[in-house]
Amino acid sequence: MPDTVLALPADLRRDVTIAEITATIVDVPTVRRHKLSSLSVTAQSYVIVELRLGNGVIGIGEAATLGGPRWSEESVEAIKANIDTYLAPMLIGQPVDRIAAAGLRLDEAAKRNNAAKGALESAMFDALGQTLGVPAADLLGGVVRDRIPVLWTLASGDPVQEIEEAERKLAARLHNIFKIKIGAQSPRADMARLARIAAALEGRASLIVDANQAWDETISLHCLPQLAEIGVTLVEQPVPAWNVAGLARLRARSPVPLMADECVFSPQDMQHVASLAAADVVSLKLVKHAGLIGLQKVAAIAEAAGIGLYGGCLLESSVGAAAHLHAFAGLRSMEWGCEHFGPQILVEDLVEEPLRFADFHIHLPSGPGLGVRLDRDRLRRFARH
Ligand code: MUC
Ligand code: MG
Repeated sequence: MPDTVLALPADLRRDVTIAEITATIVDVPTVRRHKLSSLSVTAQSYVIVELRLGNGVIGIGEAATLGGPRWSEESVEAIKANIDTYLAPMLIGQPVDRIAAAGLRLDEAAKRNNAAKGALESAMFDALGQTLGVPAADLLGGVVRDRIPVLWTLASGDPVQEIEEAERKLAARLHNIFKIKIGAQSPRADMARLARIAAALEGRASLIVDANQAWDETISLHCLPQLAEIGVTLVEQPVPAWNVAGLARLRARSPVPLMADECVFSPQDMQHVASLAAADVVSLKLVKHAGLIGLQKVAAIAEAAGIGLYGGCLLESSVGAAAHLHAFAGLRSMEWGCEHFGPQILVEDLVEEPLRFADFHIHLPSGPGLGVRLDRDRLRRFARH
C-alpha cells in the first residue's frame, strides 16, 4: 500500500494525524414551521463535528436530522452517542489523508449511521483541504460547476402564506423553482392547495412536490395525472421507501417524472432502483450516502443507468450545505438543481460567512476545505446543554 493517498511529505503527514474529535448537538430555530407528511419542525437539530489534527487545523462537519429519528432512523442524540463511543475512537491516531480507509474503519465500527459517518468524513475533507490549501471539491477531482440552481421548499401547509413566501423569493431573485411538501393533509386538499399555488405563480416558477412516502400505490395512481395537469414537473417519493417495486409500477404509467429519495441510501439501494427502472431522478444527500465519496458512488450508478441527479438536503446549515456543494461540484450533470435553502430557513446560520445565494443559484465557496468557518459564538448559543 502506498504511504498515503496524496504522498504528503513525512513531517506534514505526522502532523495530519487526527488528534481529537468533538461532537456538539445544536438546535437552531427556523423562521417558520416546516411541515412534512409525518413530522413538523420549528427548530433544526444538528450534530456539529470538530476534528483537530496534530498540526492544529480543525475540520468541521455536520449531521442533520429532521424531527428526531422520524425522517430516518438517526437522531442527534444517537449520532452524538455513536460518534463519541464507537466512531471517533476508530479515527483518532489515523492520518487524515486516508479518507477511504477511514470509511472502511467506520463501517467496521457501526452499521449504517450514515449521517454520523457523513459528518466525520466532511470534517476530514475540511481538515485535509485546509492543510493543503485546496477546496474539498479539488480533492474529489475538481470543479465542473461553481454554482447550482437552488430550490426553495414551501411547507407551511397554508397556500396563502406559501404564495406570499414564493413571491418574496421570486422578487429577491433567490428562487424560481419551488418544492411543495404534500401528504400531511388529504390528497384532495393537497390538489386544491397545489392548483392555487400553481395558478398564482404561473409562467414565473416551476413546481415539484415531495410526498415523503405518504401515499400508497392506488392513491398515487389517481393523483399523478392530476399533478401533471396542475403543471408539477417532478414527484418525489410518493410511496413508502420499502415499495420500490410499486414505485417502478407507478413510473411505468406516470405522466410526470418520479424522484427517489428515502428509498436510496446505499449504492446497493441505487442499483436496486436502477435495475427496476423505478425512478427518473434520485435525490443525493450526505445523511443518506455516509459522506461525499458515498454520494459520488450513488451518483455514478444513477448516471450509468440514465437516472437524473438532484441535490437533496435535510435543511443543513451552511456547514452541511457547503459539504454537499463540494460533492455536487464535480458531478457530470446536475440537471435538476439542488435544494440547499437550509441556511436561509434558520433564524441564524452557524458560520461566519454564510453561503452566497444570488440569481436563483447557490454558489460554491472558494476557500480551502469546505470553505466555511464555524461561528463559535453561535455554536455556543445554540448548543444543547
Ligand atoms: C426531504 O424529504 O426531501 C428536504 C427539504 C425539505 O423541505 O425536507 C427535506 C427532506
Ligand atoms: Mg424528500
